[in-house]
Order: sequence, then structure tokens, then C-alpha cells
Amino acid sequence: MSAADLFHKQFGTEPAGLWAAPGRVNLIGEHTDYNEGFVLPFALPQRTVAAVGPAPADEWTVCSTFEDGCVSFGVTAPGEVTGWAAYVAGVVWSLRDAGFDVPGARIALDSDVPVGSGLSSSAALESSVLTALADLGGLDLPLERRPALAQRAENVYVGAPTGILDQSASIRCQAGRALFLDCRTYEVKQIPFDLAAEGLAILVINSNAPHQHVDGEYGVRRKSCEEAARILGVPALRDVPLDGLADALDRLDDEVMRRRVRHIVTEDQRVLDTVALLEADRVREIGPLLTASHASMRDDFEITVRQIDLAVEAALSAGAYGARMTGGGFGGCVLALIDTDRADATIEAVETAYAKEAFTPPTCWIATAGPGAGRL
Ligand code: GAF
Repeated sequence: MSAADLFHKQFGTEPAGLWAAPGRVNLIGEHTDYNEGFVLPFALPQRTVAAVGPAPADEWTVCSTFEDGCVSFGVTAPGEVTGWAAYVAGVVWSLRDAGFDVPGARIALDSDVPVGSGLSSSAALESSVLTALADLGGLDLPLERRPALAQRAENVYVGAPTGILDQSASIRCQAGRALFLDCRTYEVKQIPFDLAAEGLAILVINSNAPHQHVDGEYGVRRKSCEEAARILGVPALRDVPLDGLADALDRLDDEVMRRRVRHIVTEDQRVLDTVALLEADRVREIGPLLTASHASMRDDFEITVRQIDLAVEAALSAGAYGARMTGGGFGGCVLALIDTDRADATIEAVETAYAKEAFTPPTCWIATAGPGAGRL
């Protein structure tokens, strides 16, 4: 059932409008966001659609096609609403906390962003609701301020210590472009990303591996990076230059922390190098950077699992130019840069590799860069 149909069924009337916000694939730049570094996501065509209509002041009711029943709430404090509706209540809370007069609303949600796959289904949910409420209430809220407000909903209300990558991607990406984002200044550059013109494609391989220890391990990585920055006397690891990496590592006693720092500092450089190659129309050449990013996540940041490493290995052996895990890690998806006409062979190679190790089969599709959040 569509969001509009659900709205009609639940509330017996038409919505005032439909708003949508996408999931994302991060082309490169993993865990760099909360280190105030660089990321390069693009928006997926998969999105969350919010059908929204007015309600009395300070009353919000949400329902969704992914769970039976509606959740109603008034003005709440962080943590008071739980489950998936917390992302909605969190957005309301975050906007109000920033001083905005948030209109009461009835909201019906539908989404085709895969959940728990590292493709930002939660950011798509937050961003669709935030965009709808901002429009409905006529809030004076420029695009560049919106991701941080959605991020606060997740950090403070839901309690997940994530960075600004996912909400920025969902809100600020444009069709046919990758979003080069400076996570310190929030400055963006829209990078043309039309692979089809080159006979190339990004194959997304959902490992369907169960997520393990996601929240805890994410928080541990983040703390380790922040502690390293403190020891090194810099505001964030973004401030450790690549040519100062060896010195910085010498100043850290802890071997695990050294590896975390090495990942972040080299990953920031790989994002910059990827952007330079894309801007020079040398798309195939980003392949080795993608693969190096994966090796860094596997060996230094230690956030991959066997199914993910296997998908990367199989894609590369089937001729991919490069492949890497995308997203927070411990499961989720791999992306591979391939010749479009190698898609079937690459998928087969990954499926065969999975079957050999008796893993749940992967789900694969070609991803194109869709639009960011907006009214439909
Ligand atoms: C998750 C987080 F939500 C992002 O902020 C980012 O840190 C990402 O993992 C890793 O790059 O998606």
C-alpha cells in the first residue's frame, strides 16, 4: 500500500501532500564524518514517502506500512517515544528544540529503502518527515541547516551516536550527482556522476548478513577516534595531515588506536583523490581507491565481516575496477564499480562464492544516483 493510500485508510481524508527522502550509498569516505572529514555519497532511487496532513497544535500521529497501528504523541522529551516512531518524534523534538513552531500533523509512511542494510533507512525516515514538516509549517529552514537537525533527532532523541553523512545525503544529494561534503563546514560540491555514459555501473551487493554489535562497536570506534584527536592535540582527526601521519602514529601508544587513526587519515585523502578523478572524467581510475578503502576498513578500522569481504573479493575476481563496503559496517552492503555488461557475471560470481560458504544469498542491483528529499 502506498503512503497516500495508507493516509486515506487511517485518517479518512486526503493528505495535504507527499514528501520523499532517499536512502544513500556512500561511494567513499567511511567513518570520516564524525572526524569532521570528507564523504562522497549519492542518493538511491529507493526512498521513504511521507503522506502528511494537518492536525491540531502539538498533536502528531504516525502510521506506517512497516508496522500495524498508529503512534500518537504530544510534546515529548528525548527517549519518550520508542521504536521506529522515535525517529519521527525525534525530528519534531529537534525542530522544536531549535525554536521552530512545528505544526501538528498526521503522517503516513511507506519506504522501499532496505532496513538494516547500511543504506540509511533511518535517515530517509527522518529526512522525509523533516522536509514535510518544514514545508507544511512554512518554516524558514535553509537546506544546509536541515541535516544537523535530523542528526540531532538520531543522536539525542533516539540515542545513536552517528555522524552527519546519512542525513546530508538524504537531504542534499541531487540526481545524477555525488555529493562531496565537508563534514566540518557543511560545504558541498555536486560532482557529476553519470556512469552509464561511460558504460559503467555501481553494483550494490546486499550481503544480507545479520548486523552484529552495530551500535556498540560504532560508538567504540567513535570514542577511539575522539580520544586519539585529544592525545594528538587536534580538534578532530581531520586535522592530521597525510604527510604528518607517521609522526602522529609515533605519538600514540595504543596499537588499535594507531590503526583507527590510519584509516581515518588515509580515507579522507582517498575521498579527495576520488573527487579529483571524477572531476577529470577518469572514472575507472577510482577503482583502486575504492578497494584500498575496503582494505583499510577491514584491516585498520576492523568493521567488516566475512560475507562483506567475500563479496568484495568475488566482485574483484569477476573483473570489477574496485569494490568496497559502504556504510557503518558489521554487515550491510558492498558496492562494486563494474562495466555494465559485466553485471550478470559479477552477480553470479558473488552468488557462487556465497553458496560455497553456505551464506544466505546476497541481493544485488545496479544503483543510480537519484534525487534528494523534496515534495512529490
Ligand atoms: C553510519 C552513520 F550513520 C554515519 O554517520 C557514518 O558514520 C557511517 O555509518 C560510516 O561512514 O551510516
